[in-house]
Amino acid sequence: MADQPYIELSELRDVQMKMTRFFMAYRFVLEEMVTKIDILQEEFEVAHDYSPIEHTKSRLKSPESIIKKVRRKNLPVKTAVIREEIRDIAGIRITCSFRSDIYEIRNMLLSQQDIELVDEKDYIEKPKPNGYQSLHMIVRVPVFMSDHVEYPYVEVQIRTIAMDFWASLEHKIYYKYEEEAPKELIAELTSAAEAVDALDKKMERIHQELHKKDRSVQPAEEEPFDLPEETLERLLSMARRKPSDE
Ligand code: 0O2
Repeated sequence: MADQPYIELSELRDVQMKMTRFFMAYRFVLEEMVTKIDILQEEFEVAHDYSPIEHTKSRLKSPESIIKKVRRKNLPVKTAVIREEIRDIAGIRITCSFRSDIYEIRNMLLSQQDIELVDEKDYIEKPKPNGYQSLHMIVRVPVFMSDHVEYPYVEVQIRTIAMDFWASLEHKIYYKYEEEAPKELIAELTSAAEAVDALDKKMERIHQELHKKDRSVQPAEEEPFDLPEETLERLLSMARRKPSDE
């Protein structure tokens, strides 16, 4: 057996430390984005009485997957190249119920001053030949460190539950057969993609119909403390009353 290359323990520790530092900005930017999305979801729920987000998943690409992707793209395995060219090291996937929610969330995120849109691919407007649908954005968000600012890239994928269901099945098939899936299975997947598209469009129509009715009975906007003096006094005296007073 050929001798394995020998690595000093101190060398190993050094690499580990550098890796931790490399991934730190990506970890922080994911936390920032997840907080932004949580705020949007909670505030939207209060304002509109329904949630446009079903769930959010975030992940960091592993060093192995990063190196595989760099090699697949025929790029040199260099930190600066990885930072610039591999733009999905930090990834977020937002799943929504309805198609219109996707664009609503997109616009809410992009209207935030600190989120810079770098690239966008709308595979809903123009699905991939295999039927894949999703909205992809590459954004940059500042991460304030103790003595400098970093602007890591984040990939944001937004899709409906039905699109997500289809994509995860297609992903499993793709990996199982390594691009050599049987023809019948590919035909089934294509027809499932058409069914997903039809279902999403039908659900959207129902959703719009329901929403139209809601919009016609919008309550007047009222600030919590701007109540008539008399009502405010009554509320205060109720709050002051002890249970024993009843
Ligand atoms: P993984 O393992 O999911 O991260 P890029 O290669 O990212 O520089 P590309 O391929 O043009 O450039 O980016 P695109 O089209 O925005 O796709 C990026 C990601 O979208 C992929 O990441 C997948 O997660 C997902 N995706 C794209 N096409 C398909 C598809 O046909 N089926 C499924 N299931 N997912 C898809 P990775 O890095 O390829 O893989």
